[in-house]
Amino acid sequence: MTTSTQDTRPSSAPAAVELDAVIIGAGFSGMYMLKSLRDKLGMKVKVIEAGNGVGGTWYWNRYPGARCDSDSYIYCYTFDKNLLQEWEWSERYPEQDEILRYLEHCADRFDLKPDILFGKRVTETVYDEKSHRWTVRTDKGDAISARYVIAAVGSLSTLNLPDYKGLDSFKGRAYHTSRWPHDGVDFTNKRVGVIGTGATAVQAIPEISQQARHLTVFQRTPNFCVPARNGKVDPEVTKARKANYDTIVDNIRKSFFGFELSFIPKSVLETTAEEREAEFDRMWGDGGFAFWLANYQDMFFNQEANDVIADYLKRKIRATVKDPEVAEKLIPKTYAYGTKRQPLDTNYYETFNKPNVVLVDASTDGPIEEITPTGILAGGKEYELDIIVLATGFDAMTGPLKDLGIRGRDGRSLAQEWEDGPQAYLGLMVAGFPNLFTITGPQSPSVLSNMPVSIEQHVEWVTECIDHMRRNKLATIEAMPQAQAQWAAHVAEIVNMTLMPGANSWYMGANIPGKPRRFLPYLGLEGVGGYRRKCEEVAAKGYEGFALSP
Ligand code: N01
Repeated sequence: MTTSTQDTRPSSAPAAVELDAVIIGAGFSGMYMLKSLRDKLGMKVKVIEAGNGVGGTWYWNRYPGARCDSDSYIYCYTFDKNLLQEWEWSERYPEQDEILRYLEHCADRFDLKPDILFGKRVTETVYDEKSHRWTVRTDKGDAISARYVIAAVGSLSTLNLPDYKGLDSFKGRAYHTSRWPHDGVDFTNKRVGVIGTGATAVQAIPEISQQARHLTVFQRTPNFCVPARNGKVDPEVTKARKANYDTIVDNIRKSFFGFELSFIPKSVLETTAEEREAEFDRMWGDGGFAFWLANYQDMFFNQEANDVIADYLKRKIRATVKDPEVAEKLIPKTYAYGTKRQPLDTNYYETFNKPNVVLVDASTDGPIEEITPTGILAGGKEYELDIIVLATGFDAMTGPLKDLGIRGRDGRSLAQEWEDGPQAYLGLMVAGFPNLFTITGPQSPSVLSNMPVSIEQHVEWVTECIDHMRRNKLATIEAMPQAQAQWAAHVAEIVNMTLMPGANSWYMGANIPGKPRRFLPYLGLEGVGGYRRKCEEVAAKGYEGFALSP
């Protein structure tokens, strides 16, 4: 089983001992956080990064077909206008290596690497009440003391590796998609099994099927997929966007999900069949997230409305997949459309028409029972395999934070505090853990938005907050328990108005055995725009809901 990458680059900088701030993670968020604290506030800061390069999610997820699902012109930093003008994306949805090249370029452009400690994993993050400082320790023996810790660890970085009986006995090769070997995997002439049919698998399966001799897909829950419609962007469109970036950036910051998309302000139930079919065809033709995030406004709230919209997608699956039995297996039946993350596909359903591809569905063919030395046993039948690809996802949002060994006041462990589910005021700070910020943490919009938009908003809010602390000679800022509880109640109240809690999604923590069933991100009624305004208001009122001490 291969779950670690083959890194060759050496760690680049020695550990500092006394710092102003430690940032954990050098992805989109950690890199911008470093730039902000170091260059805007002049602080002494280091980033600790487990990988041997920058990029976070784009460093680790190198599986075939990996590319972003947000349009590239807005899946990037917007804080630097020159960068926005100068960088040229090759496609609507660039591949992983291009996004990584972009982040490498940003790291060099802003001279970030000298302040990043690569190849070190944080094992302990402990608060000392007397000095009001945190000590962060790594698996390489570093001990760094700092007043502020900013966890920029990403929402989807702790992998979910199912505890299959016999996994260690498998004689072939097994890979988790988010720990993919840097020199790739050769599927030529191989019998491959892919476990999982989430957004990752939907990208990987068509690619793997082109190389493998035979591909078996093990599906536990089918997904509703919508075409990505990737391709080159018309240079005239790119030119117009570049000329209009100020407006675009303003739009996405004020939008619901961080995209230039808004719901159709009407109930689908008030439309004629012809009218809605034309809208569905338009969104289907546009590709991308429009079908999910710019559909009729009652889609997420009303089961009947949702059924009308889902019916269109079911018809598309039946029209594409030639074998009606396979088509039925690929059609979701147990949850409302849109309540699990929308995968974008390129030839996903078409792949099941290929003679070398077989679908094994847990509910009709039987679930995976164990891994044998020669394959996978499911529903009493053994499927012989040379390579197993685990596209089984992540312990989302709370997993990466729990992994940091965080102990706050009175030695309280964050992992224990969150045993019944996370609570975090605005998704930014946790009561009992002073001066510890979580970028795109649980109970913030994070994964329900175009991530760079939410990342920039959090980084800028945290920078202003720390600036305020320093200018006013304040020692600590900490979420107040009551404000935190009210925020958690608000997060729950809003999501309970929607169909989202009905799905066994990773948004609900339902993919991890034993994880409490709680909605992890924040689905604000006014989206990321409304959430941004709320955070600004809190700051303007002297950090309402936070305790600040001298
Ligand atoms: O993970 P997933 P993912 N036995 O959890 C199945 C982002 N992303 O890596 O649905 C058998 O969605 C599981 O089944 P079920 C995006 O936000 C972004 O695909 O839980 N099967 C499911 O089919 C996305 O949502 C991009 O019943 C098991 C699959 O494995 C998030 O990452 C691209 C199992 C896991 O699907 C996670 O996506 C790709 C078990 N024990 C991903 N455990 C971009 O474009 C799990 N499964 C930026």
